Amino acid sequence: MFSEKLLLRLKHSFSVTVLTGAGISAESGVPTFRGKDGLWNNYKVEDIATVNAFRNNSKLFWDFYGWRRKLIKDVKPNLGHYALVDIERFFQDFYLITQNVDNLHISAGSKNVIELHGNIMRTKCSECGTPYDETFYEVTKIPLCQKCSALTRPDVVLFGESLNAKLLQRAQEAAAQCEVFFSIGTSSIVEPAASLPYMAKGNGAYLVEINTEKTSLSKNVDEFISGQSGKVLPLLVMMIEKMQS
Ligand code: BV8
Ligand code: ZN
Repeated sequence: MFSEKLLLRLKHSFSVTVLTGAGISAESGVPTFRGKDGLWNNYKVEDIATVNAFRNNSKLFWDFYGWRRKLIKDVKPNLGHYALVDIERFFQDFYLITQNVDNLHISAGSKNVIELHGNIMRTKCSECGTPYDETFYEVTKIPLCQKCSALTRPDVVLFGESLNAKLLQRAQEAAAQCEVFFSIGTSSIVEPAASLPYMAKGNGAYLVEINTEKTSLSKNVDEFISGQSGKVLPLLVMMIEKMQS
């Protein structure tokens, strides 16, 4: 399943960066975005996870996020998340960049996580950014900010919204300086995350993709590993442990 070349690279590498997408949480029961089950009342995420949808129809927006939060609150990390916790321990410099907002990498125990698109369980003010601990699952009246009375919203990056500049810079540095880059469970469509693997490759990293199907990135990778991340990653941990013993 893994080439000699990849295993040798990993044996002699200090720095590994991983980018994950919705596919790594699929085996936990979280619907992916572009898969068949990635819809809500026939809405595409791209149409409702937007600033305009929040502004023009904040109740519908909140109903969508309440539904997503209810889905996510009971799910657990799967073997793919836990395998990445083990892999993190093998390398001196390890960064886990995730596009996912489901908190599963953190609850699995990963340390160096960059939540590029935020975290759906966190709430913030839509104007002044004040964070609020409360995670609402159902709202009849949208909670207002106690500081500036603006509407609150989940702390996620919406389509058409810029990412947190510091987080994006950390992610780009992690991509640029690594020796091996894994793109796992992402359709490689959403920018600017989708550019990270190219940055890594451009800086000489060995680029590996783990996915159940080919993506627009696949033709540019050094190694494509077809399979479910929850099955492939624990095998990779075993191979690395064997090499290190
Ligand atoms: C921005 C939070 C500047 C919300 C999300 C070029 C440059 C900059 C921007 C753009 C650009 N071109 C287009 C844009 C606009 C837009 C964009 O990229 N649009 C896409 C649709 C073309 N980007 C933005 O708006 C970004 N903002 O750049 O700011 C700006 C400002 C104004 C105007 C323009 C630019 C913000 C993007 C962030 C959006 N927020 N999430 C929420 O989640 O509620 S993105 C959302 O999509 C999720 O975070 C998700 O993770 C992400 C990406 O999807 P994937 O994770 O890849 O999931 P998907 O379902 O697509 O694929 C799953 C994969 O897993 C599949 O390949 C499947 O085969 C595989 N799989 C399934 N099961 C398994 C598996 N693999 C392994 N094992 C399995 N078991
Ligand atoms: Zn406020």
